Amino acid sequence: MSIVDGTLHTAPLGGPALPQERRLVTPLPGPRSQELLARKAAAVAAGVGHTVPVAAVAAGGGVVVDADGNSLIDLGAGIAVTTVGNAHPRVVEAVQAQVAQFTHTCFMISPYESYVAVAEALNRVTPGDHEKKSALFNSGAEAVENAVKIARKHTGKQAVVAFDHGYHGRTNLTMALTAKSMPYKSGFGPFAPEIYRAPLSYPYRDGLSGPEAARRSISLIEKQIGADNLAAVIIEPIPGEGGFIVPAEGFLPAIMDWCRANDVVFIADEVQTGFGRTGAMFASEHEGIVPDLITTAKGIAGGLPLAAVTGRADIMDASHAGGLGGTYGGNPIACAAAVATIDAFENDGLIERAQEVGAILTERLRALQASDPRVGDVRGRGAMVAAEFVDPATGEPDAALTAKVAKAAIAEGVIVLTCGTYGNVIRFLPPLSIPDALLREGLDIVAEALANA
Ligand code: PLZ
Repeated sequence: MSIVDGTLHTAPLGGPALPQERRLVTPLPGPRSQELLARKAAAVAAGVGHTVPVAAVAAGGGVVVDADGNSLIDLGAGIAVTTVGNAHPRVVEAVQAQVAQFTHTCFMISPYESYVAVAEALNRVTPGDHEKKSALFNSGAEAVENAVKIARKHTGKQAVVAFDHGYHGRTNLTMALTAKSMPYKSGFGPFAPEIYRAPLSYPYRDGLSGPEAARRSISLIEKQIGADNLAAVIIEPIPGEGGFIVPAEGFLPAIMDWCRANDVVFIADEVQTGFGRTGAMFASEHEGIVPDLITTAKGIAGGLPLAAVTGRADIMDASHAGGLGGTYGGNPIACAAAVATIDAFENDGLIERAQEVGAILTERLRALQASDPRVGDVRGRGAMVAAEFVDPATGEPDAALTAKVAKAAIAEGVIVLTCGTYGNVIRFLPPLSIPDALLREGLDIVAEALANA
């Protein structure tokens, strides 16, 4: 059984397989979608935006189907969540069985097996063969919050360093850790104290080698904060919302080594990069780094809300009993989905599939870059690839062009997401269950949208 041979392209609740095609039967949004969007505008807070103006009714393989019968090519996977595919049969089966058994006891009240199984699996599949432990939460932001809590308790120190272009969530502490003001932080302060920001390695824009960029960051950390005050450094191995910036080789290992030498907890935020996305189980593996703590969410449970902190047992055990938790953290249905999802990663050849998808993405986008100087940079790893759009005359970010291309691609039935501090990046993170032909068609439409822009 393979996720791309058609056998796993099921609709939610085991319905008929969804035709793997782009199909527009109305302009977007069609009448039914318009109706839902009008209700949304009236009933849902304005702060909760949306990128694609359709009412989704089914998704699977490489498509999202809307209420009007349009079938859109999915190059976003719900922001890197449905990596195994939407409504993956293993996940559907596990969830259905669990929901009929029991929906909630609260793990802090009466523990259950699936939570422990997820922790065991995470301890096994995350980088490093040292003794590890895990704790489960509901969202990426909550995992990040808890990683910082744990690091502070372990070190007895308070300061935390995050990086330029970093994104870590929308809660108060994680807003403070996040770099970009608009739309994530603007007007929502005051922010949590003792958060500091260091420069990231951004090869396309700073031209520094990894070790040079690391020296710049470490010098700032030593001068402005001091290791004696620093509990943790948190970094995305490839910043997601920040623009899929792959740091120059050697940057991440140098930062990690400095943390090790200075009793600073090194936290890799792999919420977006984790679970096969980059063509390895975790992006840390590409540079052989072994984080002290690693935060995960998104791809962990095939679409169910779950997140985790995993790391060195001595650090993870720093908290007193009752210091970590939450009513829903490690909900049994989400845990059942995670067990099924991790099973799929380990047994369905998904890491190799991410590399294949990545090769198709990179080849097509590099060809586009060669023929169009507005594509300044193409970068990423595995099935996490982005194109940065610039004004060819000045090299300045071109956010207007980027928005225009994304909007035109979406109007033609291809779901693409933008990102980047300067809003000038289109990112591609398709579900790995997308058929090759559909992926190529989606990229052709993006190329066409660029040519017309
Ligand atoms: N850390 C690295 O990518 C979530 C959020 C998009 P939650 N990224 C997508 C948006 O506009 O809200 C993310 C991430 C990294 C943490 C998070 C936060 O994860 O599950 O959204 O809380």
